[in-house]
Amino acid sequence: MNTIDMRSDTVTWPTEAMRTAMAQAEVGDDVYGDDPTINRLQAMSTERSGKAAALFVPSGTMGNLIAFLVHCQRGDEAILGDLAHPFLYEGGGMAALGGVQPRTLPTAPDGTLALEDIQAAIRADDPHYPITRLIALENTHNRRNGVPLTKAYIDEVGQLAKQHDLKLHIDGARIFNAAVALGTPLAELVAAADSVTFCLSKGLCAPVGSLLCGSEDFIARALRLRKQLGGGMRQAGILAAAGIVALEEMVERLAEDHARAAALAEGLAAFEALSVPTPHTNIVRFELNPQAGLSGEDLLAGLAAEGVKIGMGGPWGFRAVTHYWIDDAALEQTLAAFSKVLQG
Ligand code: TLP
Repeated sequence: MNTIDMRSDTVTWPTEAMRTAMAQAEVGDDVYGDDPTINRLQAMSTERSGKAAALFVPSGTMGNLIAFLVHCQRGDEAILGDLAHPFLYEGGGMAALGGVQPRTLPTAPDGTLALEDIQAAIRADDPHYPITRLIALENTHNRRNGVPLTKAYIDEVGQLAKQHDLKLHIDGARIFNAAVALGTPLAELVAAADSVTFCLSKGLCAPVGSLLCGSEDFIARALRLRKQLGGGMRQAGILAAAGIVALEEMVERLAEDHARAAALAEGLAAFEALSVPTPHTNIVRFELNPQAGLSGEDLLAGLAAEGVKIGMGGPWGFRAVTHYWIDDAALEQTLAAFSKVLQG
């Protein structure tokens, strides 16, 4: 990368191995189910997730939207956190396209929703109310500093969902970061969920694509919705080929990104102007002290002038995300840039 880009792990380029695999991919028309590379990626995802079936979709947003639309009918209610990606950053798709009403609950600093809050939010059978149909969790939790949700917690929510005949969906855009950080295999981590999406195009470096996993019946319905939404692609094995490399080669190494995130946070915490909570995976969120003598925009512009890009949310809040293309030298350069901008 020409600049050090830590705005997100979505900025990652495909690796050389991915580019080679893409160039050589065997392809077919996936709308006919004829693309052998897509079929292989879906089979691998089925195995990894422990679900009966999987579907390749163009984005995490589409994967989540399809899950909401399969699980819920118009007017139904979905329980999710007030900081959940599908609530904050997916264009209100569940409401706009599915007529699904989001019922948001406070998100704890550890990314969880309190079980009592979920229990209390489940609607009684009364024609005044919408029908509660779904609980959605996010793992790792983007807005909560990349914190992973444990299997124990997910199992508890799953149990509650079952007791009330609700479905459980996991937005697992970065679930492999969670699996690696917790040392829990994906299938175990999501065993209690009815559906899960995971992204290939974040820390795993594939250029495009996510997988939606669930039961055979769920995926059959998801396939119809993917077509309705225009997400049926043709020779998309070119993309899936990179996804296969992502699953085979890029998962275990996420631990390196987590270690670099910890090192970055430690380096940043040395600056008095910054408050830096300890990161859990590859997302480092921190705040600029309003008394520091420069604005958030000043910090962003100063860093950009030094070739470092990070994300900003709110006047004083920032996010830096480590990934495959951020090596130790890039970290050093980043800390030197902060030093120059904050200390002159
Ligand atoms: N998140 C993006 C932005 O949209 C904020 C990022 O840079 O982190 N779930 C979660 C938890 C996500 O973080 C994202 C992307 C998605 C879903 C959506 O994935 P895509 O971008 O593939 O639609």
